[in-house]
Amino acid sequence: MSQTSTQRGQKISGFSRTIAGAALAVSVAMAVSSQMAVASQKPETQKPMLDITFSSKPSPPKTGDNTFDVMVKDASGKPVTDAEVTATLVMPKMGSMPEMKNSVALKHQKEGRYVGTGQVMMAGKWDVTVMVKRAGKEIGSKKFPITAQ
Ligand SMILES: [Cu+2]
Repeated sequence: MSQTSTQRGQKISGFSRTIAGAALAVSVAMAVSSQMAVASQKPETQKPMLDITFSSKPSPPKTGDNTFDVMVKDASGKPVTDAEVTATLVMPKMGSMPEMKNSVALKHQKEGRYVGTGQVMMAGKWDVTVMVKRAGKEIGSKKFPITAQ
């Protein structure tokens, strides 16, 4: 009898500890999300979220000239039509071969689609960084790893 009540007492205290832990986790999460909400109200410190996609023609790209195709949309899915978009291809230094870099300006076609032709200097792995600017100021960027043939 006394043992049973002790066990129950332990169970209850264990349970309430779990509740306390959960309550703490919730309050921490709320504190974090309220900080994020405050941050997102300050556009000068927060970059707007852009949806950037990248593709090439041919795909995968080949050594030589390729067409790069980028779509830029804002957080609500609306095409961004007034941006300056560049695709910068970087291949890191390989042994004695220095880093290779080539930046291609893409022209707006329509409905948030930016296209341009640029050289891939050699086969292998490159990082393509798509940079989106408006009035010279970065509003978003995204890195796309590619393997050229
Ligand atoms: Cu290389």
